[in-house]
Amino acid sequence: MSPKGDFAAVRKDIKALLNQPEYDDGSAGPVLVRLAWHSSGTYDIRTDTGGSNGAGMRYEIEGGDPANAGLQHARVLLEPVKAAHPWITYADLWTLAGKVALEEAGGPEIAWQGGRTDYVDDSKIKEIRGRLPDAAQGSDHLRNIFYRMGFNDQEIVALSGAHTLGRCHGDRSGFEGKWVNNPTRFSNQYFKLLSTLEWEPRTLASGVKQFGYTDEDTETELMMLPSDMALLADKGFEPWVKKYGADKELFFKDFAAVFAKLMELGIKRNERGEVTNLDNEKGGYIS
Ligand code: DDH
Repeated sequence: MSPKGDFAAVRKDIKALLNQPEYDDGSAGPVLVRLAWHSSGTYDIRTDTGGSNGAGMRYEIEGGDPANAGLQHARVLLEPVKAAHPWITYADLWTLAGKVALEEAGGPEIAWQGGRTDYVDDSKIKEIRGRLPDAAQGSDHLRNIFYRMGFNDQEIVALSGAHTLGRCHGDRSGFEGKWVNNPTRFSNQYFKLLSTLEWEPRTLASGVKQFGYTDEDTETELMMLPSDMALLADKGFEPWVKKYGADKELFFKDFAAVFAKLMELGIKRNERGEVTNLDNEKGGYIS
């Protein structure tokens, strides 16, 4: 067991489990990034509820939200890390895992601080379902969802660049496929492909509608969600898609800032960086 507060030891163990040759494209990184994002993306700035404190996904009311389908894989994967470092809260572990996964995939360094606490029961998570985005919808929906978290148009586009990583699974979201050819390597490829390829509407056998592109040379099939395509069709979003496609440095810088902001949603800290809105009875560990 590592000493309380030894986040470096936790990071090391997270790194060690990223390589999963039998899983998806060989890495657990993408699903860990998605876990970190969904644990934070419930935030509502108006009511100051939701966000990365609490680790509410351990409870059916939040974990069973259809938007979170498949994230149990990520949570189960992290259990041995929690067992080896029992002092860390799930809320810290899930967000830290997202940061480590992004950095190990070649992404920018993401600022992260510990100190989140875990809910002791599900009494604070009654109104949480339906707060995450629906991939079948367009730009009005994206603005409703992400403005509610406190993000602007530029930040919405930067965050969407996370779809460079990972894939859609028919048995989780209903959508199928990966956005880019190398879905375990963080890059600005998502924006390049979104703005340059000719995406065609595709209807899956299940009836689910998405967009596809078949690369004739490599016979690779790539995909975009309707919500990804919405970024191209919107005057507020589209210039950022182009900018990030053309300038990897700019995307990395903006992504690092906005992902760090995402991980902090719902967290209040004092000048020493200690979390002041603790969510369990005893108070969590303060880094
Ligand atoms: Fe996403 N995402 N996401 N996403 N997401 C899916 C997969 C992954 C939406 C829908 C889906 C973000 C924004 C949006 C990742 C990160 C981020 C899937 C497929 C759907 C559907 C799930 C499955 O079948 O397994 C929608 C809609 C939005 C939006 O409206 C903008 C953001 C902001 C992030 C982020 O991390 C900052 C990652 C990574 C994955 C790949 C997961 C995996 O298992 O692989």
